[in-house]
Amino acid sequence: MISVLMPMNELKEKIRRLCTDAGFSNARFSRAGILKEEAKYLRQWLDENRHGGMSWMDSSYGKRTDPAAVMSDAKTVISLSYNYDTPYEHSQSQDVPKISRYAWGTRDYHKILKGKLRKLCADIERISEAINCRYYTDDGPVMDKAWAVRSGLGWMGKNTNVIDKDSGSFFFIATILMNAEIEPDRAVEDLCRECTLCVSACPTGAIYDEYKVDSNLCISYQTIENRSDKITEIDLHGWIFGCDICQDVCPFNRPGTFSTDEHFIPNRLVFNKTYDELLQMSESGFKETFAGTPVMRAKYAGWMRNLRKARSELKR
Ligand code: B12
Ligand code: SF4
Ligand code: SF4
Repeated sequence: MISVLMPMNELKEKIRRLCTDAGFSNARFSRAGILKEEAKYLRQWLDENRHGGMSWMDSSYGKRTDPAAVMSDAKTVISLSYNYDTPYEHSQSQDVPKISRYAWGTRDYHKILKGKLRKLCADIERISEAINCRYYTDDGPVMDKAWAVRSGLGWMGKNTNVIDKDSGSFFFIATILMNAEIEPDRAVEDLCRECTLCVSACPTGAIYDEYKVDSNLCISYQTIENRSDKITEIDLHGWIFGCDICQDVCPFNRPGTFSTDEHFIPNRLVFNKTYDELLQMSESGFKETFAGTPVMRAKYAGWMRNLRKARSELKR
């Protein structure tokens, strides 16, 4: 056991304040340990090949389900939320293809959050020499959502996004593993109850059961992660990078809680542009426009593949 010369509650409040001062909307704590129940669900999901071509999800199974395999002396997991919603809306014109909200801006959220997390962890470690932290956001072998749910940052929605009752689900999750012990927070109630709006709104049937998404059928997976030349499994329904449908219909995503981070304000070079305008973009134009943004993950070939497919589905 490491010794931090400060009462546990005082340490918790101090860390929580550092997290909100760093720009995170909320910070909640869990006791590090094996994710037994969640591991069962993950195993079944992998065995049924619901992860499509994301083989890294399977190869990191051991680490994902046990924080000690990532940081041997991990005692506490800190779950943080970072809001990315803005007051802008998707165009209703069928000539305008859709990019998901998280990718509208001018900077990749991994870069924004990693910069903040680096500084935040240095500040936490400065409280005592005995404290060590490791941080991730999307990019690590940790189950960001499972920890967020355990800590009460939100509950797991039937669309498999973590939802906060006041601010909805348009937030990223960051996860910090820490070797100091902190009193854990409690999980919150699942408020989905009888609602199934997301399940019926998903146009491809990707939410094959409540709380379960098949990546192979998910527009987000196909437009961002699928590396093949053609998408044969599903129609894109006007989406060319990610998909927001199952979150846009969620009653907890009421407009009002917007990000104060200007990096998420839509990039005027691409926001609400038509297929014709976007299809004219050359590879160098693509790189210039999207350098440092999440859209680069699709690469030019994937971007053009998505645009052409979504356009070919239009009924004229
Ligand atoms: C793989 C992945 C994907 C895949 C698979 C999606 C998925 N549902 O897992 C694809 C590419 C499709 C994807 C898409 C998106 N993603 Co993604 N993705 C991830 C990643 C890397 C791992 C998630 C994971 O562990 N999946 C494995 C499966 C088994 O987990 P699960 O679906 O959560 O399953 C749990 C529940 O279903 C539950 N469960 C199972 N059965 C039952 C039954 C009952 C009764 C109950 C109550 C629960 C329950 O237990 C399971 C284990 O906890 C995380 C980052 C990370 N490192 O964690 C980001 C992450 C989940 N993605 C994120 C985002 C933003 C998205 C998109 C919204 C992007 C977009 N706009 O296009 C979409 C949303 C699509 C959707 N409806 O889920 C955010 C979510 C933030 C939030 N508020 O929840 C994360 C956390 C990244 C981050 N750090 O911010 N993603
Ligand atoms: S992101 Fe789109 S395709 Fe994927 S589950 Fe949600 S609504 Fe369905
Ligand atoms: S739309 Fe309804 S069922 Fe789906 S996540 Fe939101 S509240 Fe839950």
